[in-house]
Amino acid sequence: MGKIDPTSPVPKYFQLREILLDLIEDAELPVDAPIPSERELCQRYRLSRMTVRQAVDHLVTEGRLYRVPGKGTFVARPKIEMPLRLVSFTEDMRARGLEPGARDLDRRTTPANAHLARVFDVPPGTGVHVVERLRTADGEPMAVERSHIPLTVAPGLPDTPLSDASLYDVLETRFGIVFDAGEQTIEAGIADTADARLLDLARGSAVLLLQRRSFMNGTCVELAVSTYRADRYQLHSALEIPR
Ligand code: 16G
Repeated sequence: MGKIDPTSPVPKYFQLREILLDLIEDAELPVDAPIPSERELCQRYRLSRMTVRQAVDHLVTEGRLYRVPGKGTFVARPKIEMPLRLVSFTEDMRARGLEPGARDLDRRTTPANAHLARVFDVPPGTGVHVVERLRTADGEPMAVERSHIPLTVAPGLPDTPLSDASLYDVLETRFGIVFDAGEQTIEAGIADTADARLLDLARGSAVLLLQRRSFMNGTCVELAVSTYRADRYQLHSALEIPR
């Protein structure tokens, strides 16, 4: 069992936070298990209520614990690591043992405005098909994805049913599109009312805003503008050593 070191320069609340994180990581406190009460934590680690509360508040803010009013504080599920590879949602969820799902929200074809024309390197006015879907994992909403695909590369796309199918599978099998490069921007954001409702989040919750461009032979074929749940996703990356 971890101990608080009163001589350490590390603040006590932070030491307790790390002890609790170790217990979560070692599954001594498994997912959805209640953590010990404030009183127990005070006694066990000889800490004031204020210090214990500060540690627990931190872990709640970080999404490692969640509170149920009147019931207590529980261990949250670990977040999903945002893939930094060009994989489809379907592939990524399957690799994690989760069942991928999609709910069509909207599908429309619009003429490319100046921005889309530049992105896809097509004349303005060229048809661009927009596929807006709610993505789910084991039935739980995870992201709202808005994929833009120019009709120049996938002319029959508007008439192709997608329902639960993988868009990338359809693009490959029906239109011979195999992505060979991609780039992505990830920014912090706040869910708007519509996305918050779809994602089962309280209004004003933090989200991750993603913009992905996927290429084939140097041409951008998909622009995806997506909103991911920040309470379910995190980003992890290796760091290069500058030389
Ligand atoms: C990923 C992509 C999205 C793409 C989708 C296709 C982001 C950040 N990433 O989620 O661009 O449309 O996969 O998934 O939006 P699917 O083949 O399972 O339909």
